[in-house]
Order: sequence, then C-alpha cells, then structure tokens
Amino acid sequence: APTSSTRLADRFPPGFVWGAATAAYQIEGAAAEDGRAPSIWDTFSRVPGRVHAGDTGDVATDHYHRYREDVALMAELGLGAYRFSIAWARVRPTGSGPANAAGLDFYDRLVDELLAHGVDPYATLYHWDLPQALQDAGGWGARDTSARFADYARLVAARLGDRVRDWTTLNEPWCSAFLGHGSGVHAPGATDQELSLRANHHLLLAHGLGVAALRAELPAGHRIGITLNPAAVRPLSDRPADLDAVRRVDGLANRIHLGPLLRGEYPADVLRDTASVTDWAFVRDGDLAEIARPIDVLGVNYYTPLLVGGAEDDGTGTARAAGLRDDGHGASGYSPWPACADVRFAQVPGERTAMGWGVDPSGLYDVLSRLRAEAPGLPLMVTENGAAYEDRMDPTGAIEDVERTAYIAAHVAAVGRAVDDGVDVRGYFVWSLLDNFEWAYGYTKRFGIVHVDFATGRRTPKRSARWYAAVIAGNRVPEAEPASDGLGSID
Ligand code: PNW
Repeated sequence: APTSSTRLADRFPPGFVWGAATAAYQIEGAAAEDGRAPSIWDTFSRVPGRVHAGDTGDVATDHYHRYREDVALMAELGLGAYRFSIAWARVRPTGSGPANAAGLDFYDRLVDELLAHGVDPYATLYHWDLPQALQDAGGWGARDTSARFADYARLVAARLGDRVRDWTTLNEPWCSAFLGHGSGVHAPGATDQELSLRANHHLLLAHGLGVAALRAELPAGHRIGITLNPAAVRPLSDRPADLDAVRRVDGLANRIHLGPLLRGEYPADVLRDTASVTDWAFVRDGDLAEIARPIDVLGVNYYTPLLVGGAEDDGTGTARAAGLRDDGHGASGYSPWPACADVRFAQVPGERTAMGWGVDPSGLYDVLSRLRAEAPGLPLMVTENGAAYEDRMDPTGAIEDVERTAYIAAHVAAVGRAVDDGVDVRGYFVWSLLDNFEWAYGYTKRFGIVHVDFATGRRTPKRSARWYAAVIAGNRVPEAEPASDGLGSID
C-alpha cells in the first residue's frame, strides 16, 4: 500500500473538483437591499449576548457589491468550483408570498460571472438563514416550513437551473436543529430538546420535498445532494460506558440523518435513547419515504473529531457538568445533545485551532471510509474543510498563515488516502474563500484563505491561498511551498 509520502507525489484523479465555499449570511452584507427581508440570523445577531461583540451580517464582507472582484480572485486562484448559498429571504422575503425578482437577479448575475470565469457554481439552498416571517409562523418546529422550502427550491431552480448543475438542499441540518434549538448558540436560539428533534425531522422532510421539487424543475443529469457534518466519534477509553457513549452520540450526530436519508428509517436505538424527550409523533406516514428519495452526491463537512465518554464512576455528578463544558460547540449552559446529560464531551488532545477544535485529519479519512461502507455507490464531496487561526499581517502586508496551510495540506492528504483506498470522493472545497461572519463568534474567527479587512473590505490572499492555487494547478499536493510572491492584494 502506498504510504502517505508516496501519495503526495501522485495526482488526484482527473476531473477532481477543487473549490472554495462560503455562505450567504456570512459574506453578503446588503441585509436590507433590493427587497431582502430579515432572516433568523438578522434577528438573533441583535439579541444582546448571542453574538460576540454584537457583530451582525449587515455588511459582512460586502460580497453583494464586490462579487465581481471575488469571482476574479477565484479565477486567479484557479478554482474549478465555488460553493455558495442562496439567501431565502432575498428570493422569497416572507417565505410564502411572491418571489422577489431583484433577489433572484443577484444570484443570476453571480452565476453568469462565475461561468464567464470558468468557475462551476455549486448552489446550496439553505445555509441556516430562515426568513424571519417563517420563524414567526413556527420555524423548523412547524411542519409547514418543509413545504415552504420545497416551493422556494423550485423557484430558484426555475431561474438558475439552466446554468447551475450542482445543487445542495441543506447545509448541516445537525447545526440548524441542535445548535439552533437545543443548545441555542445558533438562531433561533431555542433551548428545547423536544423541539430540536422535531426541527431535525422537519429539516429532513424539507430536504426530501426539496429533492422532489428540484428533480421536477432541473434537466436530467443535474446533481442533487445534501451536506452533512458527519462526526468521527471517538471513545475516551474502551470501557463499556465509553463505548456506549460513542453509540449514543453517533446516533444523534450521524445515524439520525443517515438512517432516514439512506434507508428510510430512524435507528431504533436513537428512538429509544430519546424516548424521555419526545414520542416522535411528528413523524407521519410517508415522511421517511420522502426523506429517502435518491440523491446523486453526499456532501461532507469536516473540521474535528468528537471525543466522548460515559458517566464517571465516582457518582459525584461531575459527569453532568463536564457534559456541558465548551467543547467548541459554544457554551450556553444547554447541551445540543438530547437525553445525553450523562455523556462527557472531552477536548481532543494535541494541537488546536483558534476555535479550540483539535486537529486530526484521520477523522476525515474515517468519515469518508465509513460513508463508503454505509452508502455504497453514492459519490462523496468534501464540501467544507478548513481552520481558523490568529492571522498576523507582517510589515510587508503579507499573511503567512503556515498553520492554516498545514491544516489544509494534511486534510487534503487524508482525502487523497481515501481516494487511493477506492472511496469515491469527487472533490474538495476549502472553508472558506474569505474571512467572514463566523456565526456566534462574529468576526473574531478567520477561516479565509483570503484575508478581509472588515474596515475597508480589502481582500489579501494569504499564503494558504497561494499554496492552494498550486495544488489546483498540479492536481496534487506540491512537494515544495510556492514562493510568497505572486498574488498580491486586491482593493
Ligand atoms: C460549519 N459545531 O459550521 C458551517 O457550515 C460554516 O458556516 C461555518 O462557518 C464553519 O463550519 C466553521 O464553523 C459549524 O459546533 C459550526 O459542531 C459549528 C459546528 C459545526 C459546524
């Protein structure tokens, strides 16, 4: 078998997609322009204490006005693809009334600009920014929101489907459901375990109805998928209680989505484990068949593994407190894990990013291998991977983000090992093209391969961007780092 060092000399398969990803609320700004209505993130970011320093996405990177410059930058880096999300509240501001032509026009211009620069557009329909009007009608707790999503999907596909071949229904429904309704660190900020499981089901149902709507609207050959954040769940030890904690967290992080999507059923142990929280009466006849509609690709977002254990043996109650610590999911005092008060979430040992997330590329390899086993024949795409670090601009204005470069290199190599082992991974998208609004952390956490000065909007490609351009150009991880000249700053 090839070692990782021989692998680095090899090329990725021809046609392997190299891209970068963003999301609407994190980059667009222009929150009140051209008929856009508020989303739950506009509301949530204004609730004191919810987002660091009271930051909002009102301006963000101003991509709404700077998209031409951003697409030019993508072309300079040689990106084959760009994954972006569409703001529902631009396209259908009230969630159910008429479409907003001016909102659709923006994505129409963006797609044309991408295609003119040879960058393939990958559109995600929902990256967490539910129209506030739909939240007021019950949000993801309400079954009707799933049907509204399908209407919206159809409307966008009717406008962009002639040019966008690659479609994703939802980004990380786990985050929407459990960070949004369980721990409350994301919008809408609810802390209700029953609601989080109901919201998760309605998100999955929205996906299924959305797939049907997209199939009806898109030409044959277009690709439809969903992006999950599958977790590599690791035990603190091989104690039975720790292994059982892995089973339970794997159920709530992974199988709660993979079961319905791939097999049309919720795992029996997940239903049993959460019986104290919900009777699951929100699951109606036919829902699971809807959710299990065939998809063409599964998107995988990966950052860090999860390390879990069962209750401690000393019976002092420290386990519960430990279960609520800030393990990088944000510390609200509420857990995103329903019925898991006795599960301990530990810090991954070793190097950490600025998010406090442990660096472990083998988790990405493990997740991809596991998905091959669970979903044989389903192409995979790494739709997000990347890292926040404290970047420092040196006196010449350059950002030598060696840690981010190393993080991305190690994870790209892990993808390469999976491909070598026969896992059908079709592409890799770095998170993120630009420094942006990092949700509850506001503008303090920078994930971009391109630096953004939030005062001026000025973009500066970092060392990681130059390195990534060399990866793309060679379709392989280069043996030597490119020189630090090349791409300069763009105002
Ligand atoms: C993903 N967690 O978010 C999102 O898709 C991006 O919008 C985000 O900027 C990026 O990863 C970096 O955070 C996540 O706590 C946020 O497990 C939180 C978690 C996972 C993913």
